Amino acid sequence: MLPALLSAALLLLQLPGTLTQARAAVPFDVVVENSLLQTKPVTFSTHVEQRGILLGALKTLSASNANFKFTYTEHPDYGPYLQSVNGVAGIDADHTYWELLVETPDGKTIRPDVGIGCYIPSAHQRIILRFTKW
Ligand code: B12
Repeated sequence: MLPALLSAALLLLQLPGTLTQARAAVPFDVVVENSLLQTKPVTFSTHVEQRGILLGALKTLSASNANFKFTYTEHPDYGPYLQSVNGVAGIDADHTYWELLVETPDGKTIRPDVGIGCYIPSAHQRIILRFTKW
């Protein structure tokens, strides 16, 4: 009886800590590529909270690293559209845009079917922002 009461008391003592414990952030890379100019890709390391969105991580990255800047526009249905990275903007008339690709730790490259406002990065992925043509 006493041991059971003791372990129940211990559990109650631990509970508040468990609930407030910070979860480790998700580390991943952002790679900026320009497939039209064939410039050398630039890689930035960043992170996001567990299940956080890519847009949040891009904002954190640009706030902490002067070499990464981006802009986006808002579509009424699809949300944020990545418009420019480091001063290079997609232009409809030229059929240029920033494509979003993801390289997984096992080396596969996928093209997410959502934009930066919905994509949720996983640990150790390489998120590729590739300037290209449609
Ligand atoms: C054509 C098209 C494109 C073209 C747009 C060229 C242009 N400026 O005309 C290009 C190739 C640029 C494109 C890019 C992308 N697209 Co797109 N695209 C379409 C498509 C096939 C038709 C859109 C259209 O012309 N509608 C008709 C016009 C009259 O309506 P509109 O509202 O003005 O259309 C605009 C928006 O759709 C916008 N747009 C296009 N794609 C996307 C994606 C996002 C996230 C946003 C915010 C806006 C946006 O561009 C259109 C022209 O301005 C739709 C699917 C569909 N059949 O609707 C997918 C679609 C909208 N795209 C989609 C996606 C995922 C993307 C990308 C994220 C793909 C990627 N992994 O790179 C990128 C955007 C990256 C970025 N920079 O943020 C998804 C969005 C789903 C979601 N919930 O986020 C859709 C629904 C296709 C799908 N997978 O089901 N796309």
